[in-house]
Amino acid sequence: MSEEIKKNNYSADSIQALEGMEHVRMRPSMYIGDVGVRGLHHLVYEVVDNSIDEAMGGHCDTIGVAINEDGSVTVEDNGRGIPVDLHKKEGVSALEVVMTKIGAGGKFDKDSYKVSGGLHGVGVSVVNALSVHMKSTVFRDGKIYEQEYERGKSLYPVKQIGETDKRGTRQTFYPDNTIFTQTTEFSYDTLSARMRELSYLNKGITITFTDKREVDDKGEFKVEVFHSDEGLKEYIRYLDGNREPIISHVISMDHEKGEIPVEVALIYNTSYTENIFSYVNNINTHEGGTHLQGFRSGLTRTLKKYADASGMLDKLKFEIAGDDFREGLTAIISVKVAEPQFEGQTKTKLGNREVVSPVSQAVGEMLENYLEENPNDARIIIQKVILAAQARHAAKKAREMVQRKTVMGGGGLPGKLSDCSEQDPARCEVYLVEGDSAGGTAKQGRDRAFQAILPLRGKILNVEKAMHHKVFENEEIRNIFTALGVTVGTSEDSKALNLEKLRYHKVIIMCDADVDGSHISTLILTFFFRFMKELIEEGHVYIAAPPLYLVKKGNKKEYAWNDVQRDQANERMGGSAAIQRYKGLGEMNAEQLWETTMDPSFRTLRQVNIDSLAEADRVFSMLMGDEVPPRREFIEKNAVYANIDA
Ligand code: 0RA
Repeated sequence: MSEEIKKNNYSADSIQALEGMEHVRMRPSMYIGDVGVRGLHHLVYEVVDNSIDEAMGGHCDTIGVAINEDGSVTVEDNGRGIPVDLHKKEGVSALEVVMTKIGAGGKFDKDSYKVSGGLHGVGVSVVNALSVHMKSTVFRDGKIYEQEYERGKSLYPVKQIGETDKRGTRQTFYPDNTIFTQTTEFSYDTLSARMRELSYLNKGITITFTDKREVDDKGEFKVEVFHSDEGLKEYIRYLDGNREPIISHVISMDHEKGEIPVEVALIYNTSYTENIFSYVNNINTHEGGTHLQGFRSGLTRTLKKYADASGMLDKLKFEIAGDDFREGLTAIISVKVAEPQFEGQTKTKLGNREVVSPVSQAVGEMLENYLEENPNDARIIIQKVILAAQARHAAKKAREMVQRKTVMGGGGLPGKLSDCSEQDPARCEVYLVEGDSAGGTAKQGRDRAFQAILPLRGKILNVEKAMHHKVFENEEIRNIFTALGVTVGTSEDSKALNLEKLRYHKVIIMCDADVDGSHISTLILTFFFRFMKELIEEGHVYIAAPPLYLVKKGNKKEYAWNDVQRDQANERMGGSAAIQRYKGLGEMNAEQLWETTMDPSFRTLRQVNIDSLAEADRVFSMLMGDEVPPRREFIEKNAVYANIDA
């Protein structure tokens, strides 16, 4: 639409606005990624982002987020309040423009530091368009203003409904169940994890998160208050709470570098895993990018220089690689970029070249200072790096051995694998089954056309505590790699998993429905999370759900997955049914296993997905780390699934 028409004919313009909103409703995935669970939660993030922006501009310090009794969500801040005065060009209030016009979000305020990007920052109007009902309340200049909308259309012009001495903006919305057909139910764990993350990423802000859908024994709502004064430094302590640090402080910095705000915090622990989380404008950049590149180069350059100067490397027979500097490292990088370019498959890879050098320099300076001031810690870090280099050499040999064996073993499939006959991976699934005996039952019960069985021996290696070469030397783990047909990249820059040759698009973990079974599932999941993260991210990993009970009377039988189902089944049979509790998969015969757990037309599979990599990392380090007492209880409660959202 030309400028001229815009100026003279706002009704034409509002038609365009309407078309914009219609477009959002017609193609919601273009704006929020998908219309599943993830997209649904994205609505909340979008609204909260606006309040975070207001806070980052220094105009507010408190944000309240609530899931209401009726399932709607309210976000409230104590900022300046969205302006309600007439927007001259549009002929309606500024609030209405923000709420009903695509792409209007925040643009009319040049002072505010608007940094949202990626899928975020599409504007609150998108949330409005995808809500059956939305209500905006603005507290501003001593007055309360209100406007309501249905599916993005305003129901009346902004009206004043009272007076107040409060300041701020309150938004309440009801997601449209004709758009979010899968579910409109918000997950407490998902939102809570994101609010926690946001409070660490934006220090000083208080975020109160309330779930009003249920009350506890005392008649109170579930409430969490997130507030961090130290930001990333505290985030590191939270993430590494279950690991043992090897240096005395979290190393951190927070300053503007070449006009790019850079925050970094890191620590070294006794583990062998590298854990780097990177953010751009509060968005987790799963695929990394230029800020991560800057971080790595700054870290490697500075530690290498220090190590060389210290003489500690003199007797070393081989070169140290970049990886070696990152074993046992937990780090968070958070940058704010005015016009972020997001690339990659999931649009979570930062592309802006100008970010590399400021981050690299900032990290270099931070580390140099720390090493100088803490020579003891410096020595500990370099020693760890040397050990990592030695282990890497051993691991490389072990990996080569896996590859050699693969080549020599005629196709290289593990002997224990009972493969399926179908060749198209998209139609194939593999069951990883706990124990040889259950493996045997599964083998008899399966549909051999498309279902393969790989029995695993008891407890597989805890990769969280094992050195990498031990992982690659482990027979069960090698079997998983070869059965799945995936390989790990060995180059410095790409340790990415090669999923092109993945032989099964469904990888199903099937363990006993008891504590030991959960523990084994968790061990396998930990392995996938640390070594085949892409497999989880691409949605290939599932958990089978075997029943807990068989309820039987005469020729009637029913299975039950919990006590309630068991009692109901018993009642249906007149109350005197025989109840068998399955203590493990082994107690089921092949037919029972098929009809309850493996038959695609009946079984329920829980797909494993990761909302928050950082939270998943913390959970796995807790479950698999050294602290034993909290672990068992946690597994029993099955909270790992709540957090991983299986
Ligand atoms: C632009 C200008 C002004 C306020 C805001 C944006 C604003 C937007 C949101 C979104 C959620 N909460 C918000 N709070 C404020 C006002 C500028 C002024 O008063 O001078």
